[in-house]
Amino acid sequence: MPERGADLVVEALVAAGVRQLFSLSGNQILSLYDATIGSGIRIIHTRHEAAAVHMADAWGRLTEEPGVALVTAGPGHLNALSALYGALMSESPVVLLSGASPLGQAGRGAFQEMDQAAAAAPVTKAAWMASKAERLSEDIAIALDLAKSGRPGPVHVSLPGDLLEHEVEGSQDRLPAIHRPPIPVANADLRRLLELLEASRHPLILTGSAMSRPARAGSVERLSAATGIPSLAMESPRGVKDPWLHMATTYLERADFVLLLGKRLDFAVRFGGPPAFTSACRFVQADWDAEALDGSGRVTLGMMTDPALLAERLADSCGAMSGRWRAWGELIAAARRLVPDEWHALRRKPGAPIHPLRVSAALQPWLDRGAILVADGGEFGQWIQAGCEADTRLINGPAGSIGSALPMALGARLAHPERTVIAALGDGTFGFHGFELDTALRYDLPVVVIVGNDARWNAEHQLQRQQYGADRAVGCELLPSRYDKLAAALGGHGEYVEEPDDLEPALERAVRSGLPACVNVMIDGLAAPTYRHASPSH
Ligand SMILES: Cc1ncc(C[n+]2csc(CCOP(=O)(O)OP(=O)(O)O)c2C)c(N)n1
Ligand SMILES: [Mg+2]
Repeated sequence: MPERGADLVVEALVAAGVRQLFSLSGNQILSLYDATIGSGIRIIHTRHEAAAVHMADAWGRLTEEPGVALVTAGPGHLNALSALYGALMSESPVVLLSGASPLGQAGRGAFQEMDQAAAAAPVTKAAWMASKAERLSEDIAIALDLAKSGRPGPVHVSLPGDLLEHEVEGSQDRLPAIHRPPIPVANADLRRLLELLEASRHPLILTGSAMSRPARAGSVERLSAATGIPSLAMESPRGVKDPWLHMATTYLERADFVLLLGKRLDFAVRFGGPPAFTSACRFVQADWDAEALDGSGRVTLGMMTDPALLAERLADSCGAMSGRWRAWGELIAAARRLVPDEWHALRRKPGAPIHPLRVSAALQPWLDRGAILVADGGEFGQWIQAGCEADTRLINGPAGSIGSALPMALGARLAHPERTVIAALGDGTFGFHGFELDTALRYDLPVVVIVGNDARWNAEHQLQRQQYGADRAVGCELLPSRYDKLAAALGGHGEYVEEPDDLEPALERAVRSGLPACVNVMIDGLAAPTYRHASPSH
Protein backbone atom coordinates (compact mmCIF):
# COMPACT_ATOMS: atom_id res chain seq x y z
CA MET A 1 0.00 0.00 0.00
CA PRO A 2 1.40 3.42 -0.84
CA GLU A 3 2.31 5.50 2.15
CA ARG A 4 3.15 9.17 2.39
CA GLY A 5 6.56 10.33 3.48
CA ALA A 6 4.78 11.76 6.52
CA ASP A 7 3.57 8.26 7.45
CA LEU A 8 7.13 6.96 7.27
CA VAL A 9 8.28 9.70 9.64
CA VAL A 10 5.55 8.96 12.18
CA GLU A 11 6.10 5.19 11.93
CA ALA A 12 9.84 5.65 12.50
CA LEU A 13 9.10 7.78 15.57
CA VAL A 14 6.65 5.20 16.92
CA ALA A 15 9.15 2.40 16.28
CA ALA A 16 11.74 4.28 18.31
CA GLY A 17 9.35 4.65 21.26
CA VAL A 18 8.52 8.33 20.83
CA ARG A 19 5.22 9.03 22.58
CA GLN A 20 4.63 12.70 21.92
CA LEU A 21 5.65 15.53 19.69
CA PHE A 22 6.06 18.96 21.26
CA SER A 23 4.76 21.14 18.53
CA LEU A 24 3.18 24.21 17.00
CA SER A 25 1.37 23.76 13.71
CA GLY A 26 2.14 25.23 10.29
CA ASN A 27 1.45 24.66 6.61
CA GLN A 28 4.44 22.46 5.93
CA ILE A 29 3.83 19.97 8.75
CA LEU A 30 0.08 19.39 8.46
CA SER A 31 0.70 16.07 6.70
CA LEU A 32 2.63 14.97 9.78
CA TYR A 33 -0.21 16.03 12.03
CA ASP A 34 -2.52 13.98 9.84
CA ALA A 35 -0.20 10.98 9.98
CA THR A 36 -0.24 10.96 13.79
CA ILE A 37 -3.97 10.15 13.85
CA GLY A 38 -4.33 6.60 15.11
CA SER A 39 -0.54 6.19 15.41
CA GLY A 40 -0.36 6.33 19.19
CA ILE A 41 1.72 9.51 19.07
CA ARG A 42 0.25 12.52 20.79
CA ILE A 43 0.77 16.09 19.69
CA ILE A 44 1.35 18.46 22.59
CA HIS A 45 0.78 21.77 20.93
CA THR A 46 2.22 24.84 22.53
CA ARG A 47 2.02 28.64 22.28
CA HIS A 48 5.56 29.19 21.01
CA GLU A 49 8.07 27.01 19.18
CA ALA A 50 10.80 27.69 21.75
CA ALA A 51 8.47 26.37 24.46
CA ALA A 52 8.03 23.17 22.45
CA VAL A 53 11.81 22.70 22.37
CA HIS A 54 12.14 23.48 26.10
CA MET A 55 9.55 20.78 26.80
CA ALA A 56 11.45 18.33 24.60
CA ASP A 57 14.64 19.33 26.43
CA ALA A 58 13.11 18.56 29.84
CA TRP A 59 11.89 15.22 28.52
CA GLY A 60 15.37 14.47 27.17
CA ARG A 61 17.15 15.37 30.41
CA LEU A 62 14.74 13.40 32.59
CA THR A 63 14.41 10.26 30.47
CA GLU A 64 17.70 10.30 28.49
CA GLU A 65 15.52 9.46 25.48
CA PRO A 66 15.18 12.14 22.81
CA GLY A 67 12.41 14.67 23.29
CA VAL A 68 11.05 15.43 19.83
CA ALA A 69 9.85 18.88 18.79
CA LEU A 70 7.96 19.45 15.55
CA VAL A 71 7.67 22.96 14.16
CA THR A 72 6.92 24.62 10.88
CA ALA A 73 9.30 26.11 8.35
CA GLY A 74 11.11 29.45 8.31
CA PRO A 75 9.92 31.59 11.23
CA GLY A 76 8.65 28.55 13.18
CA HIS A 77 12.04 26.92 12.81
CA LEU A 78 13.87 30.10 13.76
CA ASN A 79 11.68 30.55 16.85
CA ALA A 80 12.80 27.11 18.01
CA LEU A 81 16.52 27.76 17.74
CA SER A 82 17.18 29.77 20.91
CA ALA A 83 15.76 26.91 22.95
CA LEU A 84 17.91 24.47 21.01
CA TYR A 85 20.94 26.35 22.33
CA GLY A 86 19.75 25.52 25.86
CA ALA A 87 19.52 21.83 24.97
CA LEU A 88 22.96 21.93 23.35
CA MET A 89 24.62 23.48 26.37
CA SER A 90 22.77 21.18 28.80
CA GLU A 91 23.72 18.19 26.66
CA SER A 92 20.13 17.10 26.36
CA PRO A 93 18.96 14.61 23.72
CA VAL A 94 16.49 16.53 21.56
CA VAL A 95 15.39 16.12 17.96
CA LEU A 96 13.94 19.14 16.20
CA LEU A 97 11.91 18.27 13.12
CA SER A 98 10.99 21.31 11.06
CA GLY A 99 8.77 21.44 8.04
CA ALA A 100 10.52 23.02 5.07
CA SER A 101 9.56 24.53 1.75
CA PRO A 102 9.14 21.99 -1.09
CA LEU A 103 12.29 20.61 -2.69
CA GLY A 104 10.50 20.98 -6.04
CA GLN A 105 10.56 24.77 -5.59
CA ALA A 106 14.13 25.00 -4.27
CA GLY A 107 15.88 28.22 -5.19
CA ARG A 108 12.76 29.80 -6.68
CA GLY A 109 11.66 31.81 -3.69
CA ALA A 110 9.26 29.30 -2.19
CA PHE A 111 7.11 30.34 0.78
CA GLN A 112 9.36 30.43 3.87
CA GLU A 113 12.29 29.04 1.94
CA MET A 114 15.56 29.38 3.78
CA ASP A 115 18.62 27.30 4.64
CA GLN A 116 17.22 25.85 7.84
CA ALA A 117 19.94 23.27 8.37
CA ALA A 118 22.60 26.00 8.16
CA ALA A 119 20.71 28.09 10.72
CA ALA A 120 20.46 25.13 13.09
CA ALA A 121 24.04 23.94 12.60
CA PRO A 122 25.69 26.05 15.36
CA VAL A 123 23.17 24.85 17.97
CA THR A 124 23.04 21.16 17.09
CA LYS A 125 25.29 18.10 16.95
CA ALA A 126 24.10 17.59 13.38
CA ALA A 127 21.57 19.26 11.10
CA TRP A 128 20.46 18.29 7.61
CA MET A 129 17.60 18.43 5.18
CA ALA A 130 15.93 15.19 4.16
CA SER A 131 16.37 14.68 0.44
CA LYS A 132 14.43 11.51 -0.47
CA ALA A 133 10.98 10.43 0.65
CA GLU A 134 12.11 6.79 0.60
CA ARG A 135 14.83 7.55 3.14
CA LEU A 136 12.74 9.44 5.70
CA SER A 137 12.61 6.48 8.12
CA GLU A 138 16.38 6.38 8.04
CA ASP A 139 16.68 10.14 8.63
CA ILE A 140 14.51 9.83 11.73
CA ALA A 141 16.30 6.76 13.09
CA ILE A 142 19.70 8.38 12.62
CA ALA A 143 18.58 11.65 14.21
CA LEU A 144 17.19 9.89 17.29
CA ASP A 145 20.30 7.76 17.64
CA LEU A 146 22.69 10.68 17.23
CA ALA A 147 20.86 12.78 19.80
CA LYS A 148 21.49 10.29 22.58
CA SER A 149 24.85 8.79 21.61
CA GLY A 150 28.16 10.03 23.03
CA ARG A 151 27.62 13.52 24.41
CA PRO A 152 23.82 13.84 24.21
CA GLY A 153 22.54 16.88 22.38
CA PRO A 154 20.12 18.28 19.85
CA VAL A 155 19.86 17.13 16.25
CA HIS A 156 17.82 18.81 13.52
CA VAL A 157 16.19 17.44 10.38
CA SER A 158 14.34 19.68 7.93
CA LEU A 159 11.45 17.92 6.23
CA PRO A 160 10.43 19.46 2.89
CA GLY A 161 6.65 19.55 2.47
CA ASP A 162 6.66 17.72 -0.87
CA LEU A 163 8.69 14.80 0.55
CA LEU A 164 6.16 14.46 3.33
CA GLU A 165 3.27 14.38 0.85
CA HIS A 166 5.09 12.12 -1.61
CA GLU A 167 3.67 8.61 -1.95
CA VAL A 168 6.18 5.84 -1.54
CA GLU A 169 5.44 2.40 -2.99
CA GLY A 170 5.81 -0.75 -0.92
CA SER A 171 6.76 -1.16 2.68
CA GLN A 172 10.01 0.40 3.77
CA ASP A 173 12.87 -1.46 5.34
CA ARG A 174 12.74 -0.61 9.00
CA LEU A 175 16.16 0.24 10.31
CA PRO A 176 17.48 -1.73 13.22
CA ALA A 177 18.54 0.34 16.22
CA ILE A 178 22.04 1.68 15.70
CA HIS A 179 24.46 0.72 18.42
CA ARG A 180 27.77 2.48 18.73
CA PRO A 181 30.39 0.69 20.84
CA PRO A 182 31.71 2.88 23.67
CA ILE A 183 35.13 4.40 23.05
CA PRO A 184 37.51 2.34 25.24
CA VAL A 185 39.94 3.91 27.70
CA ALA A 186 43.53 3.64 26.43
CA ASN A 187 45.70 1.78 28.96
CA ALA A 188 48.63 4.18 28.60
CA ASP A 189 46.30 7.12 29.36
CA LEU A 190 44.93 5.35 32.39
CA ARG A 191 48.45 4.72 33.72
CA ARG A 192 49.43 8.36 33.23
CA LEU A 193 46.24 9.50 34.92
CA LEU A 194 46.91 7.26 37.91
CA GLU A 195 50.44 8.68 38.19
CA LEU A 196 49.14 12.24 38.20
CA LEU A 197 46.48 11.35 40.70
CA GLU A 198 48.99 9.66 42.96
CA ALA A 199 51.02 12.86 43.15
CA SER A 200 47.99 14.90 44.11
CA ARG A 201 46.94 15.94 47.62
CA HIS A 202 43.70 17.68 46.79
CA PRO A 203 42.15 16.15 43.68
CA LEU A 204 38.74 17.21 42.49
CA ILE A 205 36.30 15.89 39.89
CA LEU A 206 34.16 18.32 37.91
CA THR A 207 31.33 16.91 35.83
CA GLY A 208 29.51 18.50 32.92
CA SER A 209 25.74 18.57 32.44
CA ALA A 210 25.18 15.09 31.02
CA MET A 211 27.71 13.51 33.38
CA SER A 212 25.91 15.14 36.32
CA ARG A 213 22.58 13.48 35.51
CA PRO A 214 21.57 10.24 37.27
CA ALA A 215 22.22 8.02 34.23
CA ARG A 216 25.97 8.72 34.43
CA ALA A 217 26.49 10.26 37.87
CA GLY A 218 26.41 6.79 39.44
CA SER A 219 29.81 6.00 37.90
CA VAL A 220 31.27 9.19 39.34
CA GLU A 221 29.75 8.46 42.74
CA ARG A 222 31.38 5.03 42.66
CA LEU A 223 34.75 6.60 41.94
CA SER A 224 34.27 9.16 44.71
CA ALA A 225 33.17 6.46 47.15
CA ALA A 226 36.22 4.31 46.33
CA THR A 227 38.79 7.09 46.58
CA GLY A 228 37.26 9.88 48.60
CA ILE A 229 37.86 12.30 45.70
CA PRO A 230 35.09 14.92 45.86
CA SER A 231 33.05 15.67 42.77
CA LEU A 232 31.06 18.76 41.91
CA ALA A 233 28.48 19.19 39.17
CA MET A 234 29.03 22.12 36.80
CA GLU A 235 25.49 22.59 35.51
CA SER A 236 25.03 26.29 36.03
CA PRO A 237 26.04 29.22 33.84
CA ARG A 238 27.58 30.59 37.03
CA GLY A 239 29.96 27.61 36.95
CA VAL A 240 32.49 27.67 39.78
CA LYS A 241 30.43 30.46 41.35
CA ASP A 242 27.17 28.51 41.22
CA PRO A 243 25.36 29.46 44.46
CA TRP A 244 23.97 25.90 44.63
CA LEU A 245 27.53 24.71 45.39
CA HIS A 246 27.41 26.83 48.53
CA MET A 247 30.71 27.15 50.37
CA ALA A 248 32.38 24.50 48.20
CA THR A 249 32.94 27.30 45.67
CA THR A 250 35.50 28.82 48.03
CA TYR A 251 37.64 25.66 48.13
CA LEU A 252 38.39 25.19 44.45
CA GLU A 253 41.64 27.13 44.66
CA ARG A 254 42.95 24.47 47.02
CA ALA A 255 42.63 21.78 44.35
CA ASP A 256 45.98 20.70 42.88
CA PHE A 257 44.46 18.26 40.39
CA VAL A 258 41.16 18.44 38.54
CA LEU A 259 39.64 15.61 36.55
CA LEU A 260 37.16 17.04 34.05
CA LEU A 261 34.58 14.40 33.18
CA GLY A 262 32.56 15.49 30.15
CA LYS A 263 33.28 19.08 31.20
CA ARG A 264 35.10 21.48 28.95
CA LEU A 265 37.74 23.79 30.32
CA ASP A 266 35.52 26.72 29.44
CA PHE A 267 34.15 29.96 30.91
CA ALA A 268 32.23 28.05 33.59
CA VAL A 269 35.52 26.89 35.13
CA ARG A 270 37.22 30.19 34.29
CA PHE A 271 39.35 28.36 31.72
CA GLY A 272 41.21 26.69 34.59
CA GLY A 273 42.95 29.89 35.57
CA PRO A 274 43.26 32.05 38.68
CA PRO A 275 41.56 33.14 40.83
CA ALA A 276 39.25 30.09 40.50
CA PHE A 277 42.21 27.69 40.30
CA THR A 278 45.89 28.19 41.08
CA SER A 279 48.27 28.09 38.14
CA ALA A 280 49.92 25.02 39.72
CA CYS A 281 46.69 23.03 39.49
CA ARG A 282 46.85 20.25 36.90
CA PHE A 283 43.94 19.30 34.67
CA VAL A 284 43.06 16.00 33.04
CA GLN A 285 40.11 16.00 30.71
CA ALA A 286 38.02 13.09 29.46
CA ASP A 287 35.43 13.76 26.79
CA TRP A 288 33.46 11.91 24.14
CA ASP A 289 34.54 14.36 21.45
CA ALA A 290 38.05 15.23 20.30
CA GLU A 291 36.88 18.80 19.52
CA ALA A 292 35.93 19.34 23.15
CA LEU A 293 39.44 18.54 24.39
CA ASP A 294 41.27 21.66 25.46
CA GLY A 295 43.84 22.97 23.03
CA SER A 296 45.24 25.80 25.14
CA GLY A 297 48.00 23.72 26.74
CA ARG A 298 46.36 24.07 30.16
CA VAL A 299 45.33 20.40 30.20
CA THR A 300 48.11 17.92 31.02
CA LEU A 301 46.29 14.92 29.61
CA GLY A 302 43.29 14.87 27.31
CA MET A 303 41.48 11.60 26.74
CA MET A 304 38.87 10.89 24.11
CA THR A 305 36.63 8.33 25.76
CA ASP A 306 33.27 7.92 27.43
CA PRO A 307 33.82 9.82 30.72
CA ALA A 308 31.47 7.48 32.63
CA LEU A 309 33.49 4.52 31.41
CA LEU A 310 36.69 6.23 32.55
CA ALA A 311 35.19 6.82 36.00
CA GLU A 312 34.36 3.11 36.21
CA ARG A 313 37.83 2.03 35.06
CA LEU A 314 39.44 4.41 37.52
CA ALA A 315 37.30 3.16 40.39
CA ASP A 316 38.41 -0.38 39.52
CA SER A 317 42.09 0.58 39.20
CA CYS A 318 42.61 2.80 42.20
CA GLY A 319 43.14 -0.13 44.63
CA ALA A 320 46.25 1.13 46.43
CA MET A 321 44.87 4.64 46.60
CA SER A 322 41.46 3.70 47.91
CA GLY A 323 40.12 6.07 50.52
CA ARG A 324 43.28 8.15 50.36
CA TRP A 325 41.50 11.45 49.90
CA ARG A 326 38.66 10.75 52.30
CA ALA A 327 39.36 13.68 54.67
CA TRP A 328 39.67 16.18 51.82
CA GLY A 329 36.55 14.76 50.20
CA GLU A 330 34.60 15.14 53.43
CA LEU A 331 35.80 18.73 53.77
CA ILE A 332 34.40 19.59 50.34
CA ALA A 333 31.17 17.67 50.98
CA ALA A 334 30.70 19.60 54.23
CA ALA A 335 31.43 22.88 52.46
CA ARG A 336 28.85 21.98 49.81
CA ARG A 337 26.26 21.69 52.59
CA LEU A 338 27.39 24.76 54.46
CA VAL A 339 25.48 28.00 53.99
CA PRO A 340 26.20 31.33 55.65
CA ASP A 341 24.97 31.45 59.25
CA GLU A 342 22.60 34.34 58.60
CA TRP A 343 20.60 32.21 56.14
CA HIS A 344 18.92 30.32 58.93
CA ALA A 345 17.25 33.53 60.12
CA LEU A 346 16.55 34.71 56.57
CA ARG A 347 14.62 31.50 55.86
CA ARG A 348 12.22 32.58 58.62
CA LYS A 349 12.41 36.32 57.98
CA PRO A 350 9.13 38.09 58.77
CA GLY A 351 7.73 41.13 56.98
CA ALA A 352 7.32 42.35 53.43
CA PRO A 353 8.87 42.35 50.88
CA ILE A 354 9.53 38.64 51.19
CA HIS A 355 13.12 37.44 51.25
CA PRO A 356 13.75 34.87 48.46
CA LEU A 357 15.14 32.42 51.04
CA ARG A 358 11.79 32.60 52.85
CA VAL A 359 10.25 31.35 49.58
CA SER A 360 12.76 28.50 49.37
CA ALA A 361 11.90 27.54 52.97
CA ALA A 362 8.20 27.30 52.02
CA LEU A 363 9.07 25.27 48.96
CA GLN A 364 11.47 22.80 50.56
CA PRO A 365 8.86 20.55 52.28
CA TRP A 366 7.30 19.87 48.86
CA LEU A 367 10.70 18.91 47.49
CA ASP A 368 11.29 16.68 50.51
CA ARG A 369 8.07 14.90 49.58
CA GLY A 370 9.35 14.23 46.07
CA ALA A 371 8.37 17.26 44.03
CA ILE A 372 10.54 18.08 41.01
CA LEU A 373 12.13 21.53 41.10
CA VAL A 374 12.52 23.50 37.89
CA ALA A 375 14.46 26.70 38.44
CA ASP A 376 15.16 29.41 35.92
CA GLY A 377 17.99 31.96 35.86
CA GLY A 378 17.94 35.51 37.16
CA GLU A 379 18.55 36.49 40.78
CA PHE A 380 15.38 34.90 42.15
CA GLY A 381 16.22 31.67 40.35
CA GLN A 382 19.70 31.70 41.92
CA TRP A 383 18.29 32.20 45.42
CA ILE A 384 15.86 29.32 44.95
CA GLN A 385 18.58 27.07 43.58
CA ALA A 386 20.86 27.99 46.47
CA GLY A 387 18.15 27.62 49.10
CA CYS A 388 16.57 24.35 47.95
CA GLU A 389 17.64 20.72 47.72
CA ALA A 390 15.70 18.50 45.35
CA ASP A 391 16.12 14.89 44.27
CA THR A 392 15.20 15.92 40.76
CA ARG A 393 16.10 19.37 39.58
CA LEU A 394 16.14 21.04 36.19
CA ILE A 395 17.85 24.39 35.79
CA ASN A 396 18.35 26.64 32.79
CA GLY A 397 21.88 25.27 32.37
CA PRO A 398 25.17 26.61 31.03
CA ALA A 399 23.39 28.37 28.13
CA GLY A 400 22.45 30.98 30.71
CA SER A 401 19.21 31.74 28.95
CA ILE A 402 16.07 32.66 30.81
CA GLY A 403 12.54 31.52 29.97
CA SER A 404 12.78 27.74 29.95
CA ALA A 405 11.42 26.90 33.42
CA LEU A 406 7.69 27.05 32.74
CA PRO A 407 7.73 24.92 29.56
CA MET A 408 10.32 22.59 31.12
CA ALA A 409 7.93 22.08 34.02
CA LEU A 410 5.32 20.80 31.56
CA GLY A 411 7.86 18.43 30.01
CA ALA A 412 8.78 17.24 33.50
CA ARG A 413 5.16 16.59 34.41
CA LEU A 414 4.69 14.56 31.23
CA ALA A 415 7.80 12.52 32.06
CA HIS A 416 6.66 12.06 35.68
CA PRO A 417 2.86 12.36 35.78
CA GLU A 418 2.76 11.12 39.36
CA ARG A 419 5.07 13.79 40.76
CA THR A 420 4.36 17.36 41.81
CA VAL A 421 6.30 19.78 39.62
CA ILE A 422 7.14 23.25 40.90
CA ALA A 423 8.86 25.86 38.77
CA ALA A 424 10.50 28.97 40.22
CA LEU A 425 11.18 31.95 37.98
CA GLY A 426 11.45 35.71 38.02
CA ASP A 427 8.70 38.07 36.93
CA GLY A 428 10.58 39.11 33.82
CA THR A 429 11.16 35.50 32.86
CA PHE A 430 7.47 34.62 33.35
CA GLY A 431 6.70 36.90 30.41
CA PHE A 432 8.63 34.67 27.99
CA HIS A 433 6.37 31.63 28.17
CA GLY A 434 3.60 32.49 30.66
CA PHE A 435 1.03 31.45 28.09
CA GLU A 436 2.20 27.86 28.41
CA LEU A 437 -0.15 27.82 31.42
CA ASP A 438 -2.79 27.52 28.70
CA THR A 439 -0.96 24.48 27.27
CA ALA A 440 -0.76 23.08 30.78
CA LEU A 441 -4.52 23.47 31.15
CA ARG A 442 -5.31 21.87 27.80
CA TYR A 443 -3.22 18.80 28.59
CA ASP A 444 -4.12 18.58 32.27
CA LEU A 445 -0.58 19.25 33.48
CA PRO A 446 -1.11 20.93 36.84
CA VAL A 447 2.32 22.43 37.40
CA VAL A 448 2.84 25.13 40.01
CA VAL A 449 4.77 28.20 39.00
CA ILE A 450 6.22 30.43 41.70
CA VAL A 451 6.95 33.87 40.29
CA GLY A 452 9.39 35.90 42.36
CA ASN A 453 8.07 39.34 41.57
CA ASP A 454 10.47 42.23 42.17
CA ALA A 455 9.11 44.32 39.30
CA ARG A 456 12.40 44.32 37.42
CA TRP A 457 14.97 42.40 35.44
CA ASN A 458 16.95 42.27 38.61
CA ALA A 459 19.98 40.25 37.53
CA GLU A 460 20.88 42.89 34.97
CA HIS A 461 19.88 45.73 37.31
CA GLN A 462 22.34 44.36 39.88
CA LEU A 463 25.12 44.12 37.30
CA GLN A 464 24.48 47.70 36.24
CA ARG A 465 24.76 48.82 39.85
CA GLN A 466 28.02 46.93 40.36
CA GLN A 467 29.65 47.89 37.08
CA TYR A 468 28.40 51.41 36.45
CA GLY A 469 27.19 52.65 39.83
CA ALA A 470 23.90 52.67 41.74
CA ASP A 471 22.70 55.82 39.98
CA ARG A 472 23.28 54.38 36.49
CA ALA A 473 20.81 51.49 36.49
CA VAL A 474 18.63 51.93 33.42
CA GLY A 475 16.16 49.95 31.30
CA CYS A 476 15.41 47.15 33.74
CA GLU A 477 12.18 48.31 35.42
CA LEU A 478 8.99 46.25 35.18
CA LEU A 479 5.56 46.62 36.81
CA PRO A 480 4.45 44.70 39.91
CA SER A 481 2.01 42.89 37.66
CA ARG A 482 -0.63 40.41 38.81
CA TYR A 483 0.63 37.31 37.02
CA ASP A 484 -1.61 35.26 39.31
CA LYS A 485 -4.64 36.93 37.70
CA LEU A 486 -3.31 36.01 34.29
CA ALA A 487 -3.19 32.36 35.36
CA ALA A 488 -6.74 32.61 36.67
CA ALA A 489 -7.93 34.33 33.49
CA LEU A 490 -6.55 31.42 31.46
CA GLY A 491 -8.54 29.00 33.63
CA GLY A 492 -5.76 28.11 36.04
CA HIS A 493 -5.30 28.85 39.73
CA GLY A 494 -3.81 32.12 40.98
CA GLU A 495 -2.31 33.07 44.35
CA TYR A 496 -0.98 36.48 45.31
CA VAL A 497 1.39 36.60 48.27
CA GLU A 498 2.74 39.70 49.97
CA GLU A 499 3.21 38.40 53.52
CA PRO A 500 5.68 35.59 54.33
CA ASP A 501 3.24 33.65 56.49
CA ASP A 502 0.82 33.39 53.60
CA LEU A 503 3.36 31.47 51.52
CA GLU A 504 2.74 27.97 52.90
CA PRO A 505 -1.07 28.08 52.66
CA ALA A 506 -0.89 29.62 49.17
CA LEU A 507 1.46 26.89 47.95
CA GLU A 508 -0.73 24.25 49.53
CA ARG A 509 -3.83 25.62 47.79
CA ALA A 510 -1.95 25.91 44.51
CA VAL A 511 -0.82 22.26 44.56
CA ARG A 512 -4.17 21.01 45.82
CA SER A 513 -6.12 22.97 43.17
CA GLY A 514 -5.15 20.32 40.63
CA LEU A 515 -4.86 23.15 38.10
CA PRO A 516 -1.88 24.83 36.53
CA ALA A 517 -1.17 27.49 39.12
CA CYS A 518 0.76 30.70 39.46
CA VAL A 519 1.87 31.80 42.92
CA ASN A 520 2.86 35.43 42.47
CA VAL A 521 5.18 36.34 45.36
CA MET A 522 6.19 39.95 45.97
CA ILE A 523 9.84 39.50 46.84
CA ASP A 524 12.75 41.65 47.89
CA GLY A 525 14.85 42.22 44.74
CA LEU A 526 18.24 41.24 46.13
CA ALA A 527 21.48 40.38 44.39
CA ALA A 528 22.07 36.62 44.12
CA PRO A 529 24.04 35.06 46.97
CA THR A 530 27.83 34.95 46.96
CA TYR A 531 30.06 33.24 49.48
CA ARG A 532 33.05 34.36 51.45
CA HIS A 533 35.62 31.94 52.80
CA ALA A 534 34.59 30.19 55.99
CA SER A 535 35.73 27.07 57.70
CA PRO A 536 33.20 24.28 57.21
CA SER A 537 34.40 22.68 60.44
CA HIS A 538 32.07 24.82 62.52
C1 LIG B 1 17.18 34.76 26.59
C2 LIG B 1 17.85 35.68 27.55
N1 LIG B 1 17.63 37.01 27.49
C3 LIG B 1 18.22 37.83 28.37
C4 LIG B 1 19.06 37.34 29.34
C5 LIG B 1 19.74 38.27 30.31
N2 LIG B 1 19.16 38.12 31.65
C6 LIG B 1 19.64 37.24 32.56
S1 LIG B 1 18.84 37.29 34.01
C7 LIG B 1 17.83 38.51 33.47
C8 LIG B 1 16.80 39.13 34.38
C9 LIG B 1 15.74 38.18 34.74
O1 LIG B 1 14.69 38.91 35.35
P1 LIG B 1 13.63 38.15 36.22
O2 LIG B 1 13.13 36.98 35.53
O3 LIG B 1 12.62 39.14 36.68
O4 LIG B 1 14.50 37.60 37.43
P2 LIG B 1 15.24 38.50 38.54
O5 LIG B 1 16.68 38.58 38.14
O6 LIG B 1 14.55 39.82 38.55
O7 LIG B 1 15.05 37.76 39.82
C10 LIG B 1 18.11 38.86 32.15
C11 LIG B 1 17.40 39.89 31.37
C12 LIG B 1 19.27 35.95 29.34
N3 LIG B 1 20.07 35.39 30.25
N4 LIG B 1 18.63 35.15 28.47
MG1 LIG C 1 12.53 40.20 38.46
